[in-house]
Amino acid sequence: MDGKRSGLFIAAACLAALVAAPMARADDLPKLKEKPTYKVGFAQTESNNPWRLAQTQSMKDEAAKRGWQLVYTDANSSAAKQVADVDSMIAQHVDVIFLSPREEKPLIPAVMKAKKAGIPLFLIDRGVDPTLAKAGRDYVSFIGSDFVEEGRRAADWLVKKTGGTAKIIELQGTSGSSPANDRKKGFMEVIAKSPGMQIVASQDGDFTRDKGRQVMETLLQAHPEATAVFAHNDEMALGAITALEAAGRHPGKDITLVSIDGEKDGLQAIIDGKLGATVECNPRFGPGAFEAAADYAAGKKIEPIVVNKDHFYDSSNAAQSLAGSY
Ligand code: GYE
Repeated sequence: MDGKRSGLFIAAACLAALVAAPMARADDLPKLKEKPTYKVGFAQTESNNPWRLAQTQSMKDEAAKRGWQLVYTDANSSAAKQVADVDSMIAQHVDVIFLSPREEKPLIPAVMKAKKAGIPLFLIDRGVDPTLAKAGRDYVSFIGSDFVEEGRRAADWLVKKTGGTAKIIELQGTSGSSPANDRKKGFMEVIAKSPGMQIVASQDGDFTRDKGRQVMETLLQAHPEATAVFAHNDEMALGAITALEAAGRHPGKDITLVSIDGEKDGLQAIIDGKLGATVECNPRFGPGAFEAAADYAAGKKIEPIVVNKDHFYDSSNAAQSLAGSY
């Protein structure tokens, strides 16, 4: 085939594929019948930090309050187990599934299987790859924080605090998760405008305190010149503080830390002068998630993306917020 003909052939093949592809529409979404009570699934990703525990508690409390039955699973930090957990919820014929997908790509099959089984699914807190599954088409809605904005807010604070000059160690959340991808994106977007803000090292600390500590220990050895830390959550910032102090550094004095979440120990670290600031990421999803499901059953329009409003904590308000934190 010459160039022109093969081009034509490819164009024709693409057209044929387009015509053959089933058009997905919003009215493809599984429906939910109005009932006095529901059996709902909540597929949690892990239970190894206070944020997760607060989220689970909020879901359990809301189920109890409404008298809905909750089928709860914990994927123990395994995307594969989380896919199997959703499978088992489908087999148990739950009415609705709430999923906090551990990672953006591996949980796509779970979203698609629920759709195929006719079970409406809501993503809460974390998202999936939007090029592979779409809110309002493949699942009802994403309810959660704007992670890109969280990254921007952390960077804005750090730029101001450091006067626009810092050598930053970044402790990233679970690689492949939407908060890790998006927090990094927002942070980079802001510091790109300040030539004095430089990331000297960046590594996955899996959102846990102990990994955060270990990673910080290693990165600090390679980069003793670091003057700032951006941790994708408070737990890793707290681990970093331990590593820094063990290395003879003075967090809050000779190195500035900023993170995200707003858990109790994070607020306490702000009060103690070690953590500079934290962008709130609210884990209390129960009321909003259950209400969205009830509204969906009632035929109300559900926005495909529902963004939580979050606060910001620093030394000006950490103490007064401590009592209500988790
Ligand atoms: O920041 C972190 C948790 O997905 C938004 O996951 C959540 C993040 C949160 O483990 O602490």
